[in-house]
Amino acid sequence: MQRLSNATLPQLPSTIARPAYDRTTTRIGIVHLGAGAFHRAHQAVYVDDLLADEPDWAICGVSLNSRDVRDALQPQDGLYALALLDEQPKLRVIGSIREVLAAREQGAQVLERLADPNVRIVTLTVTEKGYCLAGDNLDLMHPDIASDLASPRTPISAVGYVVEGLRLRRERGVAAYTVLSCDNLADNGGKMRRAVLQFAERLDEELALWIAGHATFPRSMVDSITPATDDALRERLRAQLGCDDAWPVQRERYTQWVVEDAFCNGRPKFERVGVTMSDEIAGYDKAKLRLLNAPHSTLAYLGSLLGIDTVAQAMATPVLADFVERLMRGSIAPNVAAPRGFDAQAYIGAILERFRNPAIQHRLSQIAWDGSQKLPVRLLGTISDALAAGRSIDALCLPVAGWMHFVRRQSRDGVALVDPLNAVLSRIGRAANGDAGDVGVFLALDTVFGPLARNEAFVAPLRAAYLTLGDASPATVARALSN
Ligand code: CS2
Repeated sequence: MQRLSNATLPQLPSTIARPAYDRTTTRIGIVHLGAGAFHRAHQAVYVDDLLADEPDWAICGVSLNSRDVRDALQPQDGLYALALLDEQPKLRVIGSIREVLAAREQGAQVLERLADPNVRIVTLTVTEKGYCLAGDNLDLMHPDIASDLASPRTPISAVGYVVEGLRLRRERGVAAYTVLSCDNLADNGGKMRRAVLQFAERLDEELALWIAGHATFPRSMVDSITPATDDALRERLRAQLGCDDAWPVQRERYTQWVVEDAFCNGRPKFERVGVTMSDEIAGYDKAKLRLLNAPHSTLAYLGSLLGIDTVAQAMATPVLADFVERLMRGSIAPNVAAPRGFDAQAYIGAILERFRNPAIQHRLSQIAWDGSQKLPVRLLGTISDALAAGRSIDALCLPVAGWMHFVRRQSRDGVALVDPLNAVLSRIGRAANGDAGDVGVFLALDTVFGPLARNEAFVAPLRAAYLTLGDASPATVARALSN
Protein backbone atom coordinates (compact mmCIF):
# COMPACT_ATOMS: atom_id res chain seq x y z
CA MET A 1 0.00 0.00 0.00
CA GLN A 2 1.18 3.55 -0.73
CA ARG A 3 2.53 5.77 2.00
CA LEU A 4 1.01 9.06 3.15
CA SER A 5 3.07 11.90 1.59
CA ASN A 6 2.73 15.14 -0.36
CA ALA A 7 2.20 13.03 -3.47
CA THR A 8 -0.60 10.90 -2.04
CA LEU A 9 -2.33 13.72 -0.14
CA PRO A 10 -4.68 14.61 -3.01
CA GLN A 11 -5.87 11.00 -3.21
CA LEU A 12 -7.17 10.82 0.35
CA PRO A 13 -10.94 10.43 0.75
CA SER A 14 -12.59 13.86 0.69
CA THR A 15 -13.96 13.41 4.23
CA ILE A 16 -10.46 13.69 5.68
CA ALA A 17 -9.38 17.21 6.56
CA ARG A 18 -5.95 18.23 5.32
CA PRO A 19 -3.69 21.28 5.37
CA ALA A 20 -5.62 24.34 4.22
CA TYR A 21 -2.48 25.87 2.70
CA ASP A 22 0.18 25.15 0.15
CA ARG A 23 2.91 23.47 2.18
CA THR A 24 5.62 24.52 -0.23
CA THR A 25 5.05 28.18 0.60
CA THR A 26 5.59 27.66 4.33
CA ARG A 27 8.91 28.35 6.00
CA ILE A 28 10.37 26.96 9.20
CA GLY A 29 10.04 29.45 12.06
CA ILE A 30 9.80 27.10 15.03
CA VAL A 31 12.18 24.38 16.18
CA HIS A 32 10.52 21.90 18.47
CA LEU A 33 12.66 19.75 20.76
CA GLY A 34 10.94 16.45 21.64
CA ALA A 35 8.75 15.77 18.60
CA GLY A 36 6.79 12.94 20.23
CA ALA A 37 3.11 12.16 20.06
CA PHE A 38 2.04 14.89 22.45
CA HIS A 39 3.68 17.64 20.44
CA ARG A 40 2.27 16.30 17.21
CA ALA A 41 -1.24 16.04 18.68
CA HIS A 42 -1.14 19.45 20.35
CA GLN A 43 1.16 22.36 19.44
CA ALA A 44 1.68 21.14 15.86
CA VAL A 45 -2.10 21.19 15.39
CA TYR A 46 -2.43 24.81 16.56
CA VAL A 47 0.38 25.69 14.17
CA ASP A 48 -1.36 23.77 11.38
CA ASP A 49 -4.39 25.97 12.01
CA LEU A 50 -2.44 29.18 11.59
CA LEU A 51 -0.14 28.43 8.66
CA ALA A 52 -2.71 29.44 6.04
CA ASP A 53 -2.51 33.03 7.31
CA GLU A 54 1.02 33.02 8.67
CA PRO A 55 3.18 30.69 6.58
CA ASP A 56 6.44 31.61 8.33
CA TRP A 57 5.86 29.45 11.37
CA ALA A 58 6.23 25.89 10.12
CA ILE A 59 8.03 23.48 12.43
CA CYS A 60 11.30 21.59 12.41
CA GLY A 61 10.64 18.66 14.78
CA VAL A 62 13.66 17.31 16.60
CA SER A 63 13.90 14.04 18.52
CA LEU A 64 16.70 14.26 21.03
CA ASN A 65 17.16 10.60 21.73
CA SER A 66 15.62 8.35 19.17
CA ARG A 67 15.43 8.22 15.40
CA ASP A 68 11.99 6.62 15.27
CA VAL A 69 9.94 9.74 14.58
CA ARG A 70 12.36 10.90 11.88
CA ASP A 71 12.39 7.47 10.25
CA ALA A 72 8.59 7.31 10.31
CA LEU A 73 7.83 10.85 9.14
CA GLN A 74 10.61 11.70 6.71
CA PRO A 75 9.32 9.35 3.99
CA GLN A 76 5.92 11.00 4.56
CA ASP A 77 7.26 14.55 4.04
CA GLY A 78 6.46 15.18 7.70
CA LEU A 79 2.74 14.46 7.21
CA TYR A 80 0.78 12.34 9.65
CA ALA A 81 -2.83 11.74 10.61
CA LEU A 82 -4.46 12.89 13.82
CA ALA A 83 -7.49 10.99 15.09
CA LEU A 84 -9.76 13.03 17.34
CA LEU A 85 -11.44 10.51 19.59
CA ASP A 86 -15.07 11.09 20.34
CA GLU A 87 -18.43 9.47 19.76
CA GLN A 88 -17.92 10.57 16.17
CA PRO A 89 -14.17 10.30 15.64
CA LYS A 90 -12.66 12.81 13.20
CA LEU A 91 -9.54 12.47 11.14
CA ARG A 92 -7.26 15.14 9.83
CA VAL A 93 -3.83 15.21 8.27
CA ILE A 94 -1.38 17.65 9.85
CA GLY A 95 1.15 19.42 7.66
CA SER A 96 2.89 21.85 9.98
CA ILE A 97 6.05 19.78 10.46
CA ARG A 98 8.24 20.51 7.45
CA GLU A 99 11.43 18.86 8.66
CA VAL A 100 12.18 16.07 11.15
CA LEU A 101 15.65 15.56 12.59
CA ALA A 102 17.14 12.93 14.87
CA ALA A 103 19.61 14.88 16.99
CA ARG A 104 21.87 11.97 17.84
CA GLU A 105 22.65 11.57 14.13
CA GLN A 106 22.02 15.06 12.83
CA GLY A 107 23.28 17.28 15.61
CA ALA A 108 24.98 19.74 13.26
CA GLN A 109 21.76 20.22 11.28
CA VAL A 110 19.81 20.80 14.47
CA LEU A 111 22.26 23.49 15.51
CA GLU A 112 22.11 25.15 12.10
CA ARG A 113 18.33 25.28 12.40
CA LEU A 114 18.60 26.77 15.88
CA ALA A 115 20.94 29.42 14.52
CA ASP A 116 18.73 30.18 11.50
CA PRO A 117 17.45 33.79 11.71
CA ASN A 118 14.06 32.66 10.37
CA VAL A 119 13.65 30.50 13.47
CA ARG A 120 12.31 32.71 16.21
CA ILE A 121 10.72 30.30 18.66
CA VAL A 122 12.02 27.06 20.17
CA THR A 123 9.27 24.99 21.75
CA LEU A 124 9.88 22.00 23.97
CA THR A 125 8.15 18.84 25.15
CA VAL A 126 10.93 16.87 26.74
CA THR A 127 8.94 15.62 29.78
CA GLU A 128 9.78 16.29 33.39
CA LYS A 129 13.05 14.38 33.23
CA GLY A 130 14.27 16.35 30.21
CA TYR A 131 14.81 19.44 32.38
CA CYS A 132 17.63 17.63 34.23
CA LEU A 133 16.77 19.29 37.52
CA ALA A 134 17.63 18.41 41.08
CA GLY A 135 14.99 20.27 43.04
CA ASP A 136 14.64 23.63 41.30
CA ASN A 137 18.22 23.80 40.05
CA LEU A 138 20.09 22.23 37.18
CA ASP A 139 21.50 18.84 38.16
CA LEU A 140 25.17 19.24 37.37
CA MET A 141 25.71 15.56 38.10
CA HIS A 142 23.18 14.49 35.48
CA PRO A 143 25.16 12.48 32.90
CA ASP A 144 23.75 14.45 29.92
CA ILE A 145 24.51 17.78 31.57
CA ALA A 146 28.00 16.66 32.58
CA SER A 147 28.61 15.52 29.01
CA ASP A 148 27.31 18.81 27.56
CA LEU A 149 29.42 20.89 29.91
CA ALA A 150 32.45 18.93 28.79
CA SER A 151 31.59 19.25 25.05
CA PRO A 152 29.14 22.14 24.70
CA ARG A 153 29.53 22.38 20.89
CA THR A 154 28.07 18.89 20.46
CA PRO A 155 25.24 18.81 22.98
CA ILE A 156 22.86 15.97 23.73
CA SER A 157 20.47 17.49 26.28
CA ALA A 158 17.66 19.95 25.57
CA VAL A 159 19.36 22.52 27.79
CA GLY A 160 22.66 22.00 25.94
CA TYR A 161 20.96 22.52 22.55
CA VAL A 162 19.10 25.64 23.66
CA VAL A 163 22.33 27.19 24.96
CA GLU A 164 24.51 26.22 22.00
CA GLY A 165 21.85 27.54 19.62
CA LEU A 166 21.83 30.86 21.46
CA ARG A 167 25.61 30.99 21.54
CA LEU A 168 25.74 30.58 17.77
CA ARG A 169 23.15 33.33 17.31
CA ARG A 170 25.08 35.72 19.49
CA GLU A 171 28.29 34.92 17.66
CA ARG A 172 26.60 35.50 14.29
CA GLY A 173 24.72 38.60 15.34
CA VAL A 174 21.32 36.92 15.09
CA ALA A 175 18.57 37.92 17.53
CA ALA A 176 17.80 35.44 20.33
CA TYR A 177 14.79 33.15 20.16
CA THR A 178 11.95 32.62 22.58
CA VAL A 179 12.15 29.34 24.48
CA LEU A 180 8.60 28.12 25.04
CA SER A 181 8.25 25.16 27.39
CA CYS A 182 5.20 22.99 26.81
CA ASP A 183 5.79 20.38 29.48
CA ASN A 184 3.56 19.46 32.35
CA LEU A 185 5.51 21.24 35.05
CA ALA A 186 4.52 24.15 37.22
CA ASP A 187 6.53 27.21 36.14
CA ASN A 188 7.95 25.25 33.20
CA GLY A 189 9.39 28.39 31.57
CA GLY A 190 10.97 29.56 34.82
CA LYS A 191 12.54 26.14 35.32
CA MET A 192 13.90 26.07 31.77
CA ARG A 193 15.27 29.60 32.15
CA ARG A 194 17.04 28.69 35.36
CA ALA A 195 18.49 25.51 33.86
CA VAL A 196 19.68 27.37 30.75
CA LEU A 197 21.26 30.23 32.68
CA GLN A 198 22.93 27.94 35.20
CA PHE A 199 24.34 25.88 32.35
CA ALA A 200 25.51 28.93 30.40
CA GLU A 201 27.13 30.47 33.50
CA ARG A 202 29.36 27.43 33.81
CA LEU A 203 30.57 27.95 30.27
CA ASP A 204 30.76 31.68 29.79
CA GLU A 205 29.40 34.41 32.02
CA GLU A 206 29.06 36.87 29.16
CA LEU A 207 26.94 34.42 27.25
CA ALA A 208 24.77 33.85 30.31
CA LEU A 209 24.26 37.60 30.64
CA TRP A 210 23.41 37.93 26.96
CA ILE A 211 20.84 35.13 27.25
CA ALA A 212 19.34 36.65 30.38
CA GLY A 213 19.03 40.00 28.62
CA HIS A 214 17.79 38.83 25.22
CA ALA A 215 15.99 35.47 25.36
CA THR A 216 12.62 34.98 27.00
CA PHE A 217 11.16 31.85 28.53
CA PRO A 218 7.37 32.15 28.67
CA ARG A 219 5.50 29.61 30.72
CA SER A 220 2.68 27.62 29.20
CA MET A 221 0.04 25.15 30.26
CA VAL A 222 -0.86 22.36 27.87
CA ASP A 223 -3.78 19.99 28.10
CA SER A 224 -5.13 17.26 25.88
CA ILE A 225 -5.37 13.57 26.67
CA THR A 226 -3.15 11.77 24.18
CA PRO A 227 -3.03 7.99 24.43
CA ALA A 228 0.05 6.39 22.90
CA THR A 229 -0.28 5.23 19.28
CA ASP A 230 -1.01 1.53 19.01
CA ASP A 231 -1.37 -0.97 16.18
CA ALA A 232 -5.15 -0.78 16.41
CA LEU A 233 -4.95 2.92 15.46
CA ARG A 234 -2.52 2.24 12.60
CA GLU A 235 -4.81 -0.49 11.24
CA ARG A 236 -7.94 1.62 11.53
CA LEU A 237 -6.31 4.55 9.80
CA ARG A 238 -4.91 2.43 7.01
CA ALA A 239 -8.48 1.49 6.13
CA GLN A 240 -9.73 5.06 6.41
CA LEU A 241 -6.86 6.81 4.64
CA GLY A 242 -6.37 4.23 1.95
CA CYS A 243 -2.62 4.54 2.53
CA ASP A 244 -0.07 3.80 5.25
CA ASP A 245 0.84 6.23 7.96
CA ALA A 246 3.79 4.86 9.97
CA TRP A 247 3.07 7.03 12.98
CA PRO A 248 -0.36 8.58 13.32
CA VAL A 249 -1.38 10.14 16.64
CA GLN A 250 -4.62 10.25 18.58
CA ARG A 251 -6.10 12.46 21.25
CA GLU A 252 -9.37 13.56 22.76
CA ARG A 253 -11.18 16.41 21.02
CA TYR A 254 -10.66 18.73 24.01
CA THR A 255 -7.50 20.75 23.91
CA GLN A 256 -6.17 23.73 25.81
CA TRP A 257 -2.99 25.79 25.54
CA VAL A 258 -2.43 28.75 27.80
CA VAL A 259 0.68 30.77 27.02
CA GLU A 260 2.37 33.65 28.78
CA ASP A 261 2.77 36.53 26.35
CA ALA A 262 6.52 37.06 26.65
CA PHE A 263 8.07 36.55 23.20
CA CYS A 264 11.37 38.25 22.42
CA ASN A 265 11.42 37.78 18.66
CA GLY A 266 7.85 37.85 17.38
CA ARG A 267 5.14 35.23 17.49
CA PRO A 268 2.21 34.05 15.43
CA LYS A 269 -1.25 35.27 16.32
CA PHE A 270 -1.83 32.30 18.58
CA GLU A 271 -5.07 33.69 19.97
CA ARG A 272 -6.67 33.34 16.52
CA VAL A 273 -6.38 29.56 16.70
CA GLY A 274 -7.70 29.09 20.22
CA VAL A 275 -4.61 29.61 22.37
CA THR A 276 -5.27 31.58 25.56
CA MET A 277 -2.64 34.26 26.10
CA SER A 278 -2.53 34.94 29.83
CA ASP A 279 -0.37 36.38 32.56
CA GLU A 280 -1.86 33.96 35.09
CA ILE A 281 -0.18 30.74 34.03
CA ALA A 282 0.79 29.84 37.56
CA GLY A 283 -2.88 29.48 38.47
CA TYR A 284 -3.69 27.46 35.37
CA ASP A 285 -0.77 25.08 35.55
CA LYS A 286 -1.24 24.36 39.22
CA ALA A 287 -4.95 23.74 38.70
CA LYS A 288 -4.21 21.38 35.84
CA LEU A 289 -1.39 19.46 37.48
CA ARG A 290 -3.28 19.12 40.73
CA LEU A 291 -6.80 18.51 39.46
CA LEU A 292 -6.14 16.52 36.29
CA ASN A 293 -2.70 14.96 36.43
CA ALA A 294 -2.71 14.01 40.11
CA PRO A 295 -6.05 12.17 39.75
CA HIS A 296 -4.68 10.55 36.60
CA SER A 297 -1.67 9.22 38.51
CA THR A 298 -4.01 8.14 41.31
CA LEU A 299 -6.05 6.11 38.85
CA ALA A 300 -2.85 4.74 37.34
CA TYR A 301 -1.31 3.34 40.51
CA LEU A 302 -4.39 2.33 42.46
CA GLY A 303 -6.13 1.14 39.29
CA SER A 304 -3.16 -1.02 38.29
CA LEU A 305 -3.20 -2.64 41.72
CA LEU A 306 -6.90 -3.33 41.16
CA GLY A 307 -6.02 -5.07 37.89
CA ILE A 308 -7.64 -2.37 35.71
CA ASP A 309 -6.24 -1.51 32.29
CA THR A 310 -7.56 1.88 31.14
CA VAL A 311 -8.77 5.20 32.53
CA ALA A 312 -12.32 4.68 31.24
CA GLN A 313 -12.44 1.26 32.92
CA ALA A 314 -11.12 2.78 36.14
CA MET A 315 -13.90 5.37 35.97
CA ALA A 316 -16.42 2.57 35.51
CA THR A 317 -15.21 0.96 38.75
CA PRO A 318 -17.30 2.72 41.41
CA VAL A 319 -14.96 2.23 44.35
CA LEU A 320 -12.09 3.89 42.50
CA ALA A 321 -14.13 6.53 40.64
CA ASP A 322 -15.80 7.60 43.90
CA PHE A 323 -12.47 7.81 45.69
CA VAL A 324 -10.92 9.93 42.96
CA GLU A 325 -13.86 12.32 42.89
CA ARG A 326 -13.75 12.68 46.69
CA LEU A 327 -10.02 13.25 46.49
CA MET A 328 -10.42 15.98 43.86
CA ARG A 329 -13.30 17.81 45.45
CA GLY A 330 -12.44 17.34 49.10
CA SER A 331 -8.65 17.11 49.33
CA ILE A 332 -7.14 18.76 46.26
CA ALA A 333 -9.49 21.62 45.33
CA PRO A 334 -9.00 23.44 48.68
CA ASN A 335 -5.28 23.56 47.85
CA VAL A 336 -5.64 25.12 44.41
CA ALA A 337 -5.44 28.89 44.34
CA ALA A 338 -7.64 29.41 41.33
CA PRO A 339 -6.97 31.93 38.58
CA ARG A 340 -9.51 34.76 38.18
CA GLY A 341 -12.93 33.52 37.13
CA PHE A 342 -11.94 29.88 37.56
CA ASP A 343 -14.68 27.57 38.85
CA ALA A 344 -12.90 24.61 40.45
CA GLN A 345 -15.99 22.45 40.87
CA ALA A 346 -17.03 22.91 37.22
CA TYR A 347 -13.42 22.21 36.14
CA ILE A 348 -13.48 18.98 38.16
CA GLY A 349 -16.81 17.94 36.63
CA ALA A 350 -15.43 18.46 33.13
CA ILE A 351 -12.26 16.48 33.91
CA LEU A 352 -14.25 13.55 35.28
CA GLU A 353 -16.33 13.58 32.11
CA ARG A 354 -13.16 13.52 30.01
CA PHE A 355 -11.80 10.60 32.04
CA ARG A 356 -15.05 8.71 31.43
CA ASN A 357 -14.89 9.13 27.64
CA PRO A 358 -15.48 5.57 26.37
CA ALA A 359 -14.02 6.40 22.95
CA ILE A 360 -10.56 6.66 24.52
CA GLN A 361 -8.42 3.70 25.47
CA HIS A 362 -5.89 5.44 27.67
CA ARG A 363 -3.73 2.84 29.35
CA LEU A 364 -3.00 3.25 33.03
CA SER A 365 0.44 1.75 32.35
CA GLN A 366 1.27 4.78 30.15
CA ILE A 367 0.30 7.25 32.86
CA ALA A 368 2.27 5.21 35.43
CA TRP A 369 5.53 6.03 33.60
CA ASP A 370 8.05 8.27 35.30
CA GLY A 371 6.35 8.23 38.69
CA SER A 372 9.48 9.52 40.40
CA GLN A 373 9.26 12.67 38.26
CA LYS A 374 5.50 13.09 38.31
CA LEU A 375 4.67 12.61 41.99
CA PRO A 376 6.44 15.76 43.20
CA VAL A 377 4.72 18.07 40.69
CA ARG A 378 1.34 16.37 40.85
CA LEU A 379 0.79 15.32 44.46
CA LEU A 380 3.57 16.31 46.83
CA GLY A 381 3.09 20.05 46.34
CA THR A 382 -0.57 19.70 47.27
CA ILE A 383 0.45 17.72 50.34
CA SER A 384 2.91 20.42 51.43
CA ASP A 385 0.29 23.13 50.97
CA ALA A 386 -2.33 21.11 52.84
CA LEU A 387 0.07 20.55 55.73
CA ALA A 388 0.91 24.25 55.87
CA ALA A 389 -2.80 25.08 55.99
CA GLY A 390 -3.47 22.46 58.67
CA ARG A 391 -5.70 20.33 56.42
CA SER A 392 -5.90 16.54 56.51
CA ILE A 393 -3.67 14.72 54.03
CA ASP A 394 -4.91 11.19 54.72
CA ALA A 395 -6.60 10.71 51.34
CA LEU A 396 -3.70 12.35 49.50
CA CYS A 397 -1.29 9.81 50.98
CA LEU A 398 -3.14 6.88 49.45
CA PRO A 399 -1.97 7.43 45.84
CA VAL A 400 1.59 8.06 47.07
CA ALA A 401 1.49 4.78 48.98
CA GLY A 402 -0.17 3.23 45.92
CA TRP A 403 2.88 4.21 43.85
CA MET A 404 5.16 2.51 46.38
CA HIS A 405 3.11 -0.68 46.23
CA PHE A 406 3.04 -0.45 42.43
CA VAL A 407 6.84 -0.21 42.35
CA ARG A 408 7.06 -3.14 44.73
CA ARG A 409 4.73 -5.28 42.65
CA GLN A 410 6.40 -4.52 39.32
CA SER A 411 9.84 -5.20 40.76
CA ARG A 412 8.76 -8.44 42.35
CA ASP A 413 7.21 -9.51 39.03
CA GLY A 414 10.44 -8.64 37.25
CA VAL A 415 8.81 -5.91 35.14
CA ALA A 416 11.13 -2.96 34.46
CA LEU A 417 9.65 0.42 35.33
CA VAL A 418 9.64 3.15 32.74
CA ASP A 419 11.32 5.68 34.99
CA PRO A 420 14.71 7.38 35.03
CA LEU A 421 15.12 5.97 38.55
CA ASN A 422 14.27 2.44 37.39
CA ALA A 423 17.47 0.88 38.71
CA VAL A 424 17.19 2.22 42.23
CA LEU A 425 13.40 1.83 42.37
CA SER A 426 13.59 -1.80 41.29
CA ARG A 427 16.16 -2.46 43.97
CA ILE A 428 13.95 -0.86 46.61
CA GLY A 429 10.89 -2.64 45.25
CA ARG A 430 12.53 -6.06 45.37
CA ALA A 431 13.73 -5.56 48.93
CA ALA A 432 10.39 -4.22 50.18
CA ASN A 433 8.33 -6.64 52.22
CA GLY A 434 5.12 -4.72 52.75
CA ASP A 435 5.76 -3.44 56.25
CA ALA A 436 6.13 0.10 57.56
CA GLY A 437 9.91 -0.01 57.17
CA ASP A 438 9.53 0.15 53.34
CA VAL A 439 8.20 3.67 53.54
CA GLY A 440 11.39 5.03 55.08
CA VAL A 441 13.44 3.49 52.27
CA PHE A 442 11.28 5.14 49.60
CA LEU A 443 11.35 8.44 51.48
CA ALA A 444 15.13 8.47 51.31
CA LEU A 445 14.76 9.24 47.57
CA ASP A 446 15.68 12.85 48.02
CA THR A 447 14.93 14.04 44.47
CA VAL A 448 11.39 12.75 44.89
CA PHE A 449 10.47 13.68 48.46
CA GLY A 450 12.97 16.35 49.47
CA PRO A 451 12.34 17.87 52.91
CA LEU A 452 8.85 16.34 53.17
CA ALA A 453 10.58 13.07 54.04
CA ARG A 454 11.62 14.58 57.35
CA ASN A 455 8.19 15.91 58.25
CA GLU A 456 6.49 13.51 60.64
CA ALA A 457 3.12 15.08 59.83
CA PHE A 458 3.56 13.56 56.37
CA VAL A 459 5.46 10.41 57.24
CA ALA A 460 2.95 9.09 59.80
CA PRO A 461 -0.17 9.23 57.56
CA LEU A 462 1.86 7.95 54.61
CA ARG A 463 2.97 4.96 56.65
CA ALA A 464 -0.65 4.38 57.69
CA ALA A 465 -1.79 4.56 54.04
CA TYR A 466 0.93 2.12 53.00
CA LEU A 467 -0.18 -0.34 55.65
CA THR A 468 -3.86 0.09 54.77
CA LEU A 469 -3.01 -1.09 51.26
CA GLY A 470 -1.62 -4.20 53.00
CA ASP A 471 -0.80 -6.94 50.52
CA ALA A 472 -1.97 -4.62 47.69
CA SER A 473 -4.35 -7.28 46.40
CA PRO A 474 -7.45 -5.99 44.59
CA ALA A 475 -9.67 -6.84 47.58
CA THR A 476 -7.44 -4.99 50.05
CA VAL A 477 -7.07 -1.97 47.79
CA ALA A 478 -10.83 -1.80 47.24
CA ARG A 479 -11.36 -1.91 51.01
CA ALA A 480 -8.82 0.86 51.58
CA LEU A 481 -10.50 3.04 48.96
CA SER A 482 -13.95 2.72 50.43
CA ASN A 483 -12.89 3.66 53.96
C1 CS2 B 1 -1.04 11.93 31.86
C2 CS2 B 1 -0.89 13.15 30.96
O1 CS2 B 1 0.51 10.37 31.03
C3 CS2 B 1 0.23 11.14 31.96
O2 CS2 B 1 0.94 11.23 32.94
O3 CS2 B 1 -1.46 12.34 33.11
O4 CS2 B 1 -0.18 12.88 29.82
C4 CS2 B 1 -2.25 13.76 30.62
O5 CS2 B 1 -3.01 12.90 29.80
C5 CS2 B 1 -2.09 15.08 29.95
O6 CS2 B 1 -1.35 15.93 30.77
C6 CS2 B 1 -3.45 15.70 29.65
O7 CS2 B 1 -3.27 16.99 29.22
